[in-house]
Amino acid sequence: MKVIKLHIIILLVLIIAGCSGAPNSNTNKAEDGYRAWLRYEKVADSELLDQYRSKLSTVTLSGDSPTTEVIFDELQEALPGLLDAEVSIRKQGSSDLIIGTPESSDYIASADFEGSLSGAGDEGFLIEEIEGSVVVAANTDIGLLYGTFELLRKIQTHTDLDGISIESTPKVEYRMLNHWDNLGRLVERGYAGLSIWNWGTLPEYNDPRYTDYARLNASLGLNAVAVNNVNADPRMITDQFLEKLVTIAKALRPYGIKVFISINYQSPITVGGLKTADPLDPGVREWWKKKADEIYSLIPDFGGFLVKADSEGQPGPFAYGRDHAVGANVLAEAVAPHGGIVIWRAFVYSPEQSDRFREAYDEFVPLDGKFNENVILQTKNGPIDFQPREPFSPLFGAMKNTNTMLELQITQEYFGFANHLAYQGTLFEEVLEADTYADGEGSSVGRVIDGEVFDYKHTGMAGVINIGNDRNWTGHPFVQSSWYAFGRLAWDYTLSAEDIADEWVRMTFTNDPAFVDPVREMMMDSREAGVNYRMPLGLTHLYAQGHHYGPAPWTANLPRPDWTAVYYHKADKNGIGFDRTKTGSNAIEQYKEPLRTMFSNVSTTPEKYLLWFHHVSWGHEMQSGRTLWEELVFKYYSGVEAVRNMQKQWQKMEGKIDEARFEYVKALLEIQERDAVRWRNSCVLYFQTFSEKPIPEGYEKPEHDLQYYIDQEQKAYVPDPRYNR
Ligand code: GCW
Repeated sequence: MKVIKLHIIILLVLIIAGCSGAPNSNTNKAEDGYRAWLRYEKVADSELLDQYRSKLSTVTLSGDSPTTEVIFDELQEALPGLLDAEVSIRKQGSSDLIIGTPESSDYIASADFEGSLSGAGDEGFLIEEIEGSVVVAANTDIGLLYGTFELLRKIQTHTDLDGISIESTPKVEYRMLNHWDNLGRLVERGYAGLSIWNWGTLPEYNDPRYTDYARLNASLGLNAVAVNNVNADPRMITDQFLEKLVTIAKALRPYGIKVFISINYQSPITVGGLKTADPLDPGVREWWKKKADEIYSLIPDFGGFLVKADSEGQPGPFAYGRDHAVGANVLAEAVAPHGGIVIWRAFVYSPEQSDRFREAYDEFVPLDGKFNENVILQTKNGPIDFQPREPFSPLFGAMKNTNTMLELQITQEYFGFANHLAYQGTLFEEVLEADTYADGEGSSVGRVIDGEVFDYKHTGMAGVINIGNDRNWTGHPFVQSSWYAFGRLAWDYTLSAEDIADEWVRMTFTNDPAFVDPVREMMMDSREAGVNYRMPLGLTHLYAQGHHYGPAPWTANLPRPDWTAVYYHKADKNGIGFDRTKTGSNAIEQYKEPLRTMFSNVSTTPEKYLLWFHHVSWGHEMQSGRTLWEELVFKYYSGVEAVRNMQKQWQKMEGKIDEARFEYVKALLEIQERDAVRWRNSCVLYFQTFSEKPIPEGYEKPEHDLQYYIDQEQKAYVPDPRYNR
């Protein structure tokens, strides 16, 4: 009896020891996607594991700030899991891994680096192996945080650390997420639950989710967040909400993240009780100044204001006969004494114009040089609106004297919400690489927005983020990859979308090449698939009005023509496409040479942009030798085929990762296939009414007639009603 009892006690002690923060505790956590790419599972490669254990088991982390505290927490969370070993972290002495600034560590101050800290600025870092120690060095603790995350990424992606030597600095100043979160917690175009910001329990409750959100962002180098929708609720700048914002700012601060708010231009009236919001009215100017002072007294490192003005019904300076520059500058003056900035959106279009493509350029180029130097013009990647493919907005390269930043959309408003797999790293890369020719060849959008081409005072990149309170943050597990890619490219736009996808798969799932290679390939093909089954060859905006989920190329009669699909595709008996050459809206004149000449000619326009710029006859011969009609059909069908291939590939991944995520993605791919077929059939049958040509032999015939698909617009279930404003 006694012997048995003793055994039980020993067993219990072992079990308790095994659970209490012992090295491998991570493996017990459910794979629900919450940890995203910061999973810190044990390194599976035994040789590398030995190397990591020998190089990283003791850590010296110098410094004493809230940021070094969070570095400590991260290492404590990460290394025992990755190494499956005890790791000791201390403040002084020599170790395998040394982390510090010249100020906090004598060792760093006198170390003999290959690279140099002088170019690292406030956020950059060095990682080097010096005399057998891995060293992470930076000028600031935030730089150390970024360096630490980079080192962890190297371990997570199984990189050999022998002789490691990395020197890294961010290419743009503001690396920012824009939340389109309403104060009632619905998220405009958000498909992953309610807003992360629980205004009801703020300011008292600092939800640990805010910290995990900050960790994920900081791991990518993101450093700014606009917390609320650009269709802004004026209450955001009332005392009540500012007080709540203080808690959020406090949670994000150690991670180097500044908060911004979107403001409503009428606030001086709605919140301030003034009679006008005219930016030239002295009372209004005074009001904004006082408001800015108040915000900075609560949040000294507040980033500034993000503004959507005179666009889609949002108020702005036009009501007072003032232009965008005058409108922006009054806000800029108010935040300038505090080092704040104003991000003014270039997303404007009015129903009167004959071509929405032209509008932002026509509106803003005449104002170049009139904005204060702490204003940044935030421009969407394309001239219309985050479509599956757009040529780059000609505003990039046209604003020599106005800081201009790039706005991308991570949330999949036009890519099947959180139901479809559409890795957008490739889309982001496409625009960043596009050559504007603003200062001769090689003036890529990336080089424009990082201030190399025109020497901007402030630079940045913003991503409209999808996250919500869904356990896995983004709904579809693969939307995380676009968040990840956005962050990585915001840090360094020269990284490749493919390398980024590779990293993400390794960190999020496994380093097993039998999984990594095919899944990375699926991701790389996924955006093109989404273009092809929706709107190939330069078609655009064929969506059902409002929700933007399903197809409705037939949409014709709406109060605003530029919200209909026929406005964009202009299909008729002769052909299809929007003539933006001299015979049409001449929007191509907004591009620099040689692009203008290239886009003005059907034969030199890249086919992926063809119908963006030309109305082309159905019989036009394409590069493939097919007619335009046949090519269009071919593209629609290949889009569906690509989704079916993704399904086949994914099926082969069974057993290589956890069942929960495998099954979820599998089901989502089934939905995507169903939707892709509906898109294809709707568009092919509809355009056939103009081309009057048959679907060529060899393709599966649409299951139903066109009317059936038109009826689907009303009947088909739209996945999430929260697209609503
Ligand atoms: O794409 C459109 C969206 C709107 C959005 C707008 C914008 C925030 O459909 O929901 O409003 O763009 O970018 O302002």
